[in-house]
Amino acid sequence: MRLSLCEAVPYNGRGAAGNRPCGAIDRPDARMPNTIFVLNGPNLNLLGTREPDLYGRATLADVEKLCRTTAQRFRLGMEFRQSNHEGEIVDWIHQARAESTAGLIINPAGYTTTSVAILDALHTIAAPIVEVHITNIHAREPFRRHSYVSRVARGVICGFGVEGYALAIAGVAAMIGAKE
Ligand code: CA2
Repeated sequence: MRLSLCEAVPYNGRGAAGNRPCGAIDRPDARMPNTIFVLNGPNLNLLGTREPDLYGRATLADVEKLCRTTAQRFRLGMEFRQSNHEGEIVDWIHQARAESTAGLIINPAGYTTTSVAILDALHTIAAPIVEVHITNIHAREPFRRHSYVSRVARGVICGFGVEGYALAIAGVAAMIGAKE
């Protein structure tokens, strides 16, 4: 059986110009990556319940809704998760190695500055990675400025409050050529 380019070359989600099989932008296709992972690190389950001056009043459930609505605008599905355990986040990153993954958005929270394990796992992801922080980590204590995750992130968004998650999804959509 003869394979056309679009059958032989799975879309890699990076949206490289001139290397996009099948006119993926114009014709949504079941074979296109269509799922965005949004991963949240430790203590973000407390969002909206403490320190509202710093992190705002939106709860993590509100953030999930915002992400879901935003992903739907681009006809993308979403896996939204939070964990207080480093190994669980590493396992989820491994799940995101699936060909169906269009992008991975991560707020590593306290693991931002410490986790080589999360960095190593992210290194195995082909889809674009965007790092999100609710606060402007550069305007806070100096120890918050160093991020292991930034080494593999295609983009970093910080200081826009929870709206940063929606910006990150729109950013991933632009990177992979998904249109509203
Ligand atoms: O600004 C961000 O999104 C952070 O990733 C949040 C982390 C912090 O360690 C990073 O430096 C910046 C802290 C997440 C803790 O979340 C809470 C939310 C509400 C109440 C208490 C903690």
